[in-house]
Amino acid sequence: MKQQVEERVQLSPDQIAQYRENGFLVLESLFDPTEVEALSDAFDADCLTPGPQRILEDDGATVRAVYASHRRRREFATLVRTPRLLGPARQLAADDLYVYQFKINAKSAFGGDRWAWHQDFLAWKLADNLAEPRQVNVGLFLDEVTEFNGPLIYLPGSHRSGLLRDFRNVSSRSAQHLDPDDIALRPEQMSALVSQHGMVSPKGPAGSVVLFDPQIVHGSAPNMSPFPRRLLIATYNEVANAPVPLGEPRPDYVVGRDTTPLELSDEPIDLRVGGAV
Ligand code: HL5
Ligand code: SIN
Ligand code: MN
Repeated sequence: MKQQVEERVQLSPDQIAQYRENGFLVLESLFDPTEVEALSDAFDADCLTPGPQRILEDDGATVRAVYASHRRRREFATLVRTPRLLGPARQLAADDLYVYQFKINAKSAFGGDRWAWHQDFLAWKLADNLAEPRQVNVGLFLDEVTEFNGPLIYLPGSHRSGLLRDFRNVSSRSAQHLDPDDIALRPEQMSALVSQHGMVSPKGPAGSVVLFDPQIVHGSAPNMSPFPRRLLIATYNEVANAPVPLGEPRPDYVVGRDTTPLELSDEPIDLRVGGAV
C-alpha cells in the first residue's frame, strides 16, 4: 500500500533533473482546498500559542513566523509524513530523512516584512554546525501566491556556486531564530548573481508545493497588498547528517533533535478531529 502511494507522487526523472539543474521545482495544486483550509485553520489556532517559537514583526504585534507547528498540531504532524511531501523529498535525498526545521512564514497583508537575500545552509552551518547541505526544503503555499503578495524569489542554478558568504552579522535581528537579514548577501554580489542566473518567482494557487535546495539564493519583498502570503516550509535533513553542535544547541523549536527516520503515512490531513498532537 505504502509503495503504491509513493508511486503516485513520484517525481519523474525529468523533474529530478530540473531540481538538480535549477535548485527548485514547483508542483502545482498538490493539496485540495479542503486540506488547505484545514492547515490554514490549524495555523490560525497555533498562532495563539505564546512562546519563543512565535516571531513577531518589528511592530511587536503582527506574527512574522511560527516554528515547529508539527509538534503542536496533528494536521502538521501528519503533513510532514504525507507521501506528497515526504515522497519527493526522499527521492531527492540519499538517506532516511527527519524534520530539521518546520516553519510558517506569515507574510501578512499590509505589512509582512521582507526576507533578505540569503542561502539557508549558511544559517545552519553557522548556527548549528550542520556539516553538509543534504537537506530538502519543501514549501507549501497556504495562500494563493501572486506578484502582489511578496512571492519567494529564486536565482535558478545559484545553489551550484557553494556558499557565497561565511559569517553572520555581529548584531542579530532576532534572538529567537537566525533572520536572513543576519546573513544577507551584499547588493554588489546580488547584482552579479542576478545577471548570471536571473530571477524566478513561482506563483500559483494555494496548495501548490515548491521543493528547493538549501544552497539556492532566495528572498522575498515586503507585502503591501491586502492579501496574506502564508508559506509553510518543512526542511528535511538526512539522518546521518544530523548536526553535532559545538556548544549549546539551539532550541528544538528551531532545530529538531528527533532524528528518527520518518515513515510515510496515509492519514488524511483534514481529519476535523482537531486538537493538539
Ligand atoms: N530562520 C532560519 C533558522 O534556522 C534560517 C533562515 O530561511 C532560513 C535563513 O534560524
Ligand atoms: C519567505 O518566506 O519568503 C522566505 C522563506 C525562506 O527564506 O526560506
Ligand atoms: Mn530561507
